Amino acid sequence: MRPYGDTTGDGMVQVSFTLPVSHDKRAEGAAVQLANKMGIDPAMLVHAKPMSDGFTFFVVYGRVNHLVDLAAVQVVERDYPLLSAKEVNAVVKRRLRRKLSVVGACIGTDAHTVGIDAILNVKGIAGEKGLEYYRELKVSNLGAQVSVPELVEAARRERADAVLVSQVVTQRDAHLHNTREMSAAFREAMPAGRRPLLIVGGPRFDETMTAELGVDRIFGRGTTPGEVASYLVHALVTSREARG
Ligand code: B12
Repeated sequence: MRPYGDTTGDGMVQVSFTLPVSHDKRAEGAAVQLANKMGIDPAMLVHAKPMSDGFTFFVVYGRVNHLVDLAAVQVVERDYPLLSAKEVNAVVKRRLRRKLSVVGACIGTDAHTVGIDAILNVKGIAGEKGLEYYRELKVSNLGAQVSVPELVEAARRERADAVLVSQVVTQRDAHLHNTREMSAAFREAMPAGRRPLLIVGGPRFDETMTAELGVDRIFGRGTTPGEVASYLVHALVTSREARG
């Protein structure tokens, strides 16, 4: 298939970007040239605005000839049942017979706590309550800018079944470096069978990168607390039982 702009299959897309150049006719020409090199042809400059000294923001609209093959798209689909809070509590109580301990944090210099709070805090997100609301889950939310050693220590202290880390800032791939550092530290500090489940989340992660980052699961944009709670039950209780 092709992108849709004005008519089916016309291949029209819109992109925006900033160039490190002051706004003038030449800058606008540079934006069109970049769009052409990106495969947008013809490219129409629809917006150009000076951002600050020596920077201009552009919006370009135009046609691409590339086709998307839906059959070749690879994504991580939810491979566990979505449970209600009541069902999660019942499975944990009946089968684990103790509270399931969760430790969460934003690590490194990242101070974007809204995402992890949406998953963990009672107030949750979009009318859905967070994991603190679940009676059989014990949640310890360490907040922002937690160092990896502090996180490992807290996981030990809380006997964490799962560690939930949020990374929102992606400048210089900080989210990838921090996640690798975190998973390596847990592997070093704890033997395989004792290591908590390692989960990272944030809007710009590629959910297929679990093996590369050394984590058990990655959650992206729009994650709901219910999805995370259901995954915890699946990974820590039901699938472990099934394996014996
Ligand atoms: C609010 C905000 C702030 C607030 C944060 C307040 C707080 N307590 O969190 C403040 C003002 C402090 C801030 C500061 C900065 N910010 Co800011 N911020 C934002 C903003 C506007 C919204 C982020 C947000 O709250 N989203 C809502 C939540 C609910 O969504 P979410 O994080 O994606 O979370 C969901 C999922 O991703 C997932 N999820 C997230 N984490 C986890 C974890 C787990 C375990 C799981 C399961 C799921 C999960 O579930 C959540 C619910 O669905 C974004 C832009 C945007 N519109 O996204 C910029 C943005 C993230 N910030 C940005 C930047 C650059 C900064 C600063 C560096 C700015 C500066 N120069 O000082 C500083 C950095 C501070 C720091 N040390 O981290 C950039 C990041 C760019 C990049 N490439 O990384 C963004 C994208 C803005 C931009 N376009 O430039 N910011």
